[in-house]
Amino acid sequence: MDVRNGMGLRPLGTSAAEFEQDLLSNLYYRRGTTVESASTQDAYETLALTVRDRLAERRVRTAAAHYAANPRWVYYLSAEYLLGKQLEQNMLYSGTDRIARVAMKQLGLDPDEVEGLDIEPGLGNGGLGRLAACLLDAMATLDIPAVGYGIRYDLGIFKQAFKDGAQVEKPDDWTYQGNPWEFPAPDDQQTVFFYGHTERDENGRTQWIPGEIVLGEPSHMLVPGHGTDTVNIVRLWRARGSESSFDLSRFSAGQYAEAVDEAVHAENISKVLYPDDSTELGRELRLKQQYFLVSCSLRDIIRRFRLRNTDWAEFPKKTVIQLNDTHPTLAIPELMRLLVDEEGLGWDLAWALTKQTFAYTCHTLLPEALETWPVHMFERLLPRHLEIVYEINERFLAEVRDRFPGDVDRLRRMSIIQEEPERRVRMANLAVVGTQAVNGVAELHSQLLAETTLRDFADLWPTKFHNVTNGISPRRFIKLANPTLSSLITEGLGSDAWINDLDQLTGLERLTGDAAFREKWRAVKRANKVRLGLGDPDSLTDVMIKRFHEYKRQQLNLLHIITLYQRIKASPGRAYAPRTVLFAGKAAPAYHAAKHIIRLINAVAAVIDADPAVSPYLKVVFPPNYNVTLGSLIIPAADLSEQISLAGKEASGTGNMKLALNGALTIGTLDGANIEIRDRVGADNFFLFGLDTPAALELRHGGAYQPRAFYEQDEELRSALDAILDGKFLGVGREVAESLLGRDEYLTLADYRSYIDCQEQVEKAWADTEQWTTSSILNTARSGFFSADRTVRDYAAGIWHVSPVQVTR
Ligand code: B1H
Repeated sequence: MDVRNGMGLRPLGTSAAEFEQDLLSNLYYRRGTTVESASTQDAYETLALTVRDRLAERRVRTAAAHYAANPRWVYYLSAEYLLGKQLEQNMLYSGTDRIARVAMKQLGLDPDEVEGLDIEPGLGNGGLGRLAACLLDAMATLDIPAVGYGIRYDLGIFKQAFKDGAQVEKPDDWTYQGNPWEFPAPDDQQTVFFYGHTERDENGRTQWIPGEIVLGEPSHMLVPGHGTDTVNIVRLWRARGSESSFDLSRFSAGQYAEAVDEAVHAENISKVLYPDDSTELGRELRLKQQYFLVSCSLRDIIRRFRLRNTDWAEFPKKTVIQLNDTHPTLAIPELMRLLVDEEGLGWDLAWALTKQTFAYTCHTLLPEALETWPVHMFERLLPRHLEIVYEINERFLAEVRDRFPGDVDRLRRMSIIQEEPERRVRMANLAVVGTQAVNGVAELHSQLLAETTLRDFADLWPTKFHNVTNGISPRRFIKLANPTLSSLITEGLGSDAWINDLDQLTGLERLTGDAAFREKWRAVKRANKVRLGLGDPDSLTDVMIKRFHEYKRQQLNLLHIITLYQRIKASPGRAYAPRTVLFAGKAAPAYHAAKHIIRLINAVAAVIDADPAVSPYLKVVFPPNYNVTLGSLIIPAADLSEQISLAGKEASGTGNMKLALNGALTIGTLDGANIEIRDRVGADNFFLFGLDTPAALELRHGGAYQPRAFYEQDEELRSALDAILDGKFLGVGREVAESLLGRDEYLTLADYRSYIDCQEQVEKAWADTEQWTTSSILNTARSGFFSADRTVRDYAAGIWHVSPVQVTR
């Protein structure tokens, strides 16, 4: 039922004329201005609000339907969300994309200029944060009642610029002009404790007497589903000083800055996103952020549970909380604290409820990315939680002792507390012990987790371990990012139903024999390169877009570029197929090795550009500030997708899926989801090279790996590294070459020759335009599996045990 009928509200119109009326009305009443005097910012905010209004109605109906159903909810806890721009998406999902543009033109507004003011909320680092956004999109699309919880950082991931080729970071004050997508919900504010000590009362109950109190102020953004009326939300918390944190006596005494000290201190908790992807860093403020997210979100989840339920035994039946990596793992001891200390439940019941409620997704295998916290820091900040963690650990270790009597080594490895060289809390161990399901994010990753990183736990609880291969939103990463290809696919398949049922893309296979379709396919790819505007649209566009990390091996790609450069220099007369190599991505500000690679890429790009013997054939481009928006422009233009991490290091990757879906061919190792991509698109349509995981482990841990031996035996490799060492690239990048010749942690030199040979295969394949076109179409046709809709269905069936709730009119 339309709630508005009962309220006497007028439904919003679906025509351009009605949209235009609503624009004028919003401009007048919400911005206090008129078309004649409106700034572009006024026009943008008004457009956003007018689109938002059309989703608000669906949101109200969704909330009503969910309340009536009292279903099992999915609560997704994540320290990061990379939502991408909201305007274009919300126009598509609300069905207003066409009428909004007509209405704007009617009012004399330039739609492109107005839409250009939409800002991407960069509340995440990379794949993990974008995965969270894709899963929310798919949950809404599949009508699964869900709420995402996160932190509303004042400053998102830094803006990257280059100065003399080196990365410089600038703050991302993304809400400087306000954020029209956000609904503040001050009534749902929460109180969060930190520090202090614990006391036992006369009944033996524990009380936590905090040393600091901070307020959590929620607001939410809409998460509409595509092709359905479901609109879920993502609720983000912002830290505020409590009332008592303003020191009036200091203010009265003229100490204005000191008067707000405490409030500023509190607000620092949600000030900035930590920009360290896949690395562990042990700062107290980060632990505070994590607890802040967990404490606010759990209280909100419980508040929502109590709207329709009274019995704690029902809690896990109505609630599943998915932990996006270990960052929100404090939710486990926090729920225990709430149940035992505040609700008075016995330990055993509280523990059973807690374990049934949580599930944990692990996103890494890198040992340095497994979070641990020094016990002394943990204890100071969260004294009661440490007691609870100790109790959980004691009971858990008793279980292990029972199962494996006398196996002291196993106890030491599995303990939630690490003893040597320093006492630390191991968050991954806590996350495995306190949940009903643990999953990796690609087949290989899940298998390696169970065989290596979490092996002892898999021995103890084999059925707890699952695989859920990651996926991507087809709405954002093909429909919105690649409108021309989407139209062509719709034309080819005769319907656009594939957008919500991506397996239908297999229907494109029969069109590989259709000359006209193939011609259009190529024309679309070319037009997307023109739209991107970086390099010759007829060149092979070779794309590596991802965070900078040594394990991802941008340095290997760079060695290939230098090799090509030197080959062209050595034999200038030959016909080389023009290639544009595109890099985009950020390095963590303190990750010097990664920043050296960035600087060297820019130097090599400049040297090649300045060399007329080489620049007609080879161009290196590196647009700064890679984010969801830039990715959406690059991905549709790519011919070749570089997925060249050392086997066994990339948990899954999701850029690999986005590129394949948009018709790029992959050059890659047997790592993460590359394996599943190759299995599906076919070995003939994928360029495979390099060591596999067992070979890499053997070489690395056999202890006999000598990068210098590869350098000495391979003339082209030696010459590439020597060029760097000799300062041929503006004197930049010696650190990169030295690191490769020193330890070469990620076996770059061992994979060099195989990679170079494989790139020659790429060149040959590229020369055969017809064959390449077939492979490109087949990559798209066979990528349906990588829809986040499939991922969410896997979670729903295997881990969450939830069903859809239909939102009816
Ligand atoms: C991934 C992270 C990550 N794995 C710590 N781990 C962070 C770890 O700020 N931190 O402390 C931030 C991020 N991110 C990525 O997750 C994997 O490397 C990708 O392979 C994977 O596709 C992605 C989504 O599962």
